[in-house]
Amino acid sequence: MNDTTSNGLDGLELDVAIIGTGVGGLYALHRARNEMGLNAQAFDDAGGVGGTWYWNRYPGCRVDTESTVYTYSFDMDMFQNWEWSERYAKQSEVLNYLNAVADKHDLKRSINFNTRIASMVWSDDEGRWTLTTKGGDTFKAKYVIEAVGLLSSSYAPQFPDQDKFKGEVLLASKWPEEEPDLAGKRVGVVGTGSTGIQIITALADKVGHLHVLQRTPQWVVPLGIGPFPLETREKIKKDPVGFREWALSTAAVFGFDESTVSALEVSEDERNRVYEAAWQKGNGFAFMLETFSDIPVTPEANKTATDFIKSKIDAIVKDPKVAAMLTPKDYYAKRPLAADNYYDTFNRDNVTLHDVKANPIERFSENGLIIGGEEVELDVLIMATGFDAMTGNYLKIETIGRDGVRLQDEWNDGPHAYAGMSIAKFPNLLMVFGPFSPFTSQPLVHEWQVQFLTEMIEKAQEGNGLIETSLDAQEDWVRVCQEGMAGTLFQVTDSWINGANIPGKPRTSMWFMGGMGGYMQEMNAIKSDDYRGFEIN
Ligand code: N01
Repeated sequence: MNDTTSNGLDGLELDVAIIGTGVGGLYALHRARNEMGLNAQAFDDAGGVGGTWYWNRYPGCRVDTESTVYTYSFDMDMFQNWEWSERYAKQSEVLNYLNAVADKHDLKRSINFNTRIASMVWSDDEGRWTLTTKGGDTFKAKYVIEAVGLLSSSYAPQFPDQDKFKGEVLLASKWPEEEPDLAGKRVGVVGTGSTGIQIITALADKVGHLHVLQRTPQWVVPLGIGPFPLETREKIKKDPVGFREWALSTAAVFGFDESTVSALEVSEDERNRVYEAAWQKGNGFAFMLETFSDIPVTPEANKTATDFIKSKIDAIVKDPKVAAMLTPKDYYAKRPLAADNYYDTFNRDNVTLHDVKANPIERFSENGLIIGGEEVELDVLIMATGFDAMTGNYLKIETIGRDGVRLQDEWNDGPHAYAGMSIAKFPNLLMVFGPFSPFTSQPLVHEWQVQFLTEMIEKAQEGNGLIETSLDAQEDWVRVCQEGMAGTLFQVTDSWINGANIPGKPRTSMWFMGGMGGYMQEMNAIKSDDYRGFEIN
């Protein structure tokens, strides 16, 4: 459907409007409609549920956190009995799972797909938000829950003269539903983040020639793709509640316990033994967090990890010049990357690595790209250039709160929010995994936040129906988060984590760094203190 056509929503009156039907939005709809009996409706730009898993269908796309924690727990039966086939589920399997959840709980009848919310305006007099779709329909809701995705607002830099290019340009994060035929073709990939490395390793043996257009190399460790481990399945089946509690008790909720041992307090032999075991086991997050406790915070500890990965690059990559190009110069402190056989891929005759920092991409030509003055002939160019993370999708919706305050102005110097869930001056607007949420994996944390914020709605419904956020509480939360982030190497290493990937975006912290345990403790204390920082009446 063309998104400028009406969606037949004019005049609708809702208790709760939910924006987005990915992991957070689907559960919010289930809570609000099925469990709380509210008149709730969800809206999604996409043609189906799944959020990021609806759009990202590129070759090789799969979760790179363990499938065990990529699942809801509200439906204990599904949590206990859903049989993921692989340790890291493929995109198709995740999408299938999210559709199964939506179907089981009959959610789709309350979702308007192909519907983009363009603006929202709060009225104090009415105690309602007025939402307008891109198609021009206008409707009202007492509460809005934005579940718009951390990494869903695509970033795609434009290179000049694209109209001259006779080949095809594909955006990884908006991959066509009909799989493009890349067999035997000359394919270029711009970007070597999580998306790029999955595409590169998936396509290298399928295309004619693969040109990897790398601006900044990143530290990559093996993922360890394989069948879902039987012992984990047994553990979940035996004690699903215990498994969930344990997963949430870890700092980053990735399905393993973080190390408490400093990389600097053990001998070099012991360190290398630990790193080697982690390398063999796979999983980028485990390599960073399960091995030693101080890799993301102490430069010297970080260097022990990068020295180890560098030794692997040098041992695997046959051409020393290519090995040098693949070796990062910065800390191992971006979102960690993992893919099997990544470095081996560059030993293939049909793979060429280009350094597009030294020789920038200048423009398209009819037959490909001009890079450093030379033409690289391509049939297809894949852009794996990332996302305007965290704030991107909120800022795409023109959002006007109390007294005409615009979200776009309030966040001009970076986001301001309380507890990752609400914003001062924007009553009854709640977010799932919004700015200053815990720095963790997502599904179980989305679920936890949805539970928390829908309980606030329940409480507000007993009174005048208003949920507000204190500006002082918000600014305190932001300060604590920024102080927490300032103590890490994530803050000083350019990536989407701090906004450095988007030209012109304010570089800022957007995370609560106290771990999920710390977050739950803080939020439970807030709740016991009559929802301190929120004003619910
Ligand atoms: O994006 P990124 P991503 N010219 O920002 C390059 C999640 N995710 O989509 O580093 C040339 O990491 C840019 O280069 P540089 C996951 O959380 C999860 O890969 O800025 N290159 C970089 O190499 C992940 O962290 C999964 O110099 C340009 C790349 O594009 C997050 O999404 C899978 C450029 C962008 O890397 C984002 O990952 C995929 C230009 N003009 C993604 N502009 C799972 O497995 C940008 N680049 C769950």
